[in-house]
Amino acid sequence: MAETINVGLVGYKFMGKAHSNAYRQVAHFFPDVALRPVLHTLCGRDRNAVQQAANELGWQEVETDWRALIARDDIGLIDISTPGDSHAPIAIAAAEAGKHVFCEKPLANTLDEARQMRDAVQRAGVVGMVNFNYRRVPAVQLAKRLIDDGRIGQIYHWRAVYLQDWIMDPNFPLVWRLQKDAAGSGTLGDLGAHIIDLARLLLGEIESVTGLTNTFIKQRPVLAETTGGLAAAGGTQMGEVTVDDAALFLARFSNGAVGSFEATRFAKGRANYNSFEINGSKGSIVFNLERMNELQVLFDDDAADVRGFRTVLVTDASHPYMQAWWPAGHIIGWEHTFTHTVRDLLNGIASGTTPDATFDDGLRCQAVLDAVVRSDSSRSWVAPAYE
Ligand code: SOE
Repeated sequence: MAETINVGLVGYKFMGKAHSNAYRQVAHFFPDVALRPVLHTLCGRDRNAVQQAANELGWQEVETDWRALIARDDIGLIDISTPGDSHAPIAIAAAEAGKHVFCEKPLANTLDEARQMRDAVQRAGVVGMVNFNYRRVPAVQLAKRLIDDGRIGQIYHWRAVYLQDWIMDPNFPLVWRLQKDAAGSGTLGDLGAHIIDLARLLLGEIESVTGLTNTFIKQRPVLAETTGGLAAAGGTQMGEVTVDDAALFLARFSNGAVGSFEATRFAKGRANYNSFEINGSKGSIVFNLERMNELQVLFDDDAADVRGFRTVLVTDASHPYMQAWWPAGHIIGWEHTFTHTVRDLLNGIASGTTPDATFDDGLRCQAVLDAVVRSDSSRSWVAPAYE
């Protein structure tokens, strides 16, 4: 039986729920995982709400102050599933306390914070991993293998969109994701970060960008903080939206490819449409998260009479992670990408190696986000400040 590691999770809403599920599932489906996670302590500011979440999600204890959580010597891994403004203080304190750190994306709200976080985990010699979970979709892993094996030749184009539509109602309230102080940015950092990370995974570094951001709805109803959540403030008090609703940018890659990126929460009818297309000299690849078990491929060396896009169902046991689940064709879902990520995190901690996406990956993604914002204001091409 593998050794265990006690996890302290800060945040218990959407991402906290997805992370809790991954910790619960990982050792059942990957029995060879080198460390078995114990859902030890769940941390949140509101004691009643976090206790209820702990009961529902299977956590043993609760804390209401992340500093107290980090001070405990019975916690080995700190998982940060909070809004972006708390990523840096929690991660830096955790690393300095010798805890491994698993942080939701994007790594930080600013490039400077991301650099401090990366330096902190490197100084402490602890594992620091960012939850860019789409790296561990088997179909994305197949895309990477096809590219790395040269199956589509020289890469010319990267074309990616990440489209949602959950805030198009003007009455949707001013939640934290719509406030720059809390979230750092809007769709750019929330959704754009994912397609930037996938671009870096599949094509390599981005040399320069030129972009724009836009906020379609500039004022929204303010919510009053209530115990355990938010409720509409009395009357129609309105507040300023201080982040982007949409972000579009072009990129030049170091490998000579060119790229287009679009992230928005105003694509009516698109629920979670994260899709990329890669065109090479010998073929093309298309991925769509809403059909995440499939990869569309086209190879020049197919016989002419059958040459065209074909759909590969990426569920055979030969594909990464798939041997843990079900027989071919019994498809997996969004939540499985978190279990894959946690499995590699735990194996990394056990072996003393940091799996990708490392905090340096997170920093490089943040540098691209920062460059898009600077490009938007300067209306010029900008090189990410990686150093
Ligand atoms: C909301 O936009 C969100 O939950 C993102 O924050 C996640 O990173 C993405 O995977 C799904 O959509």
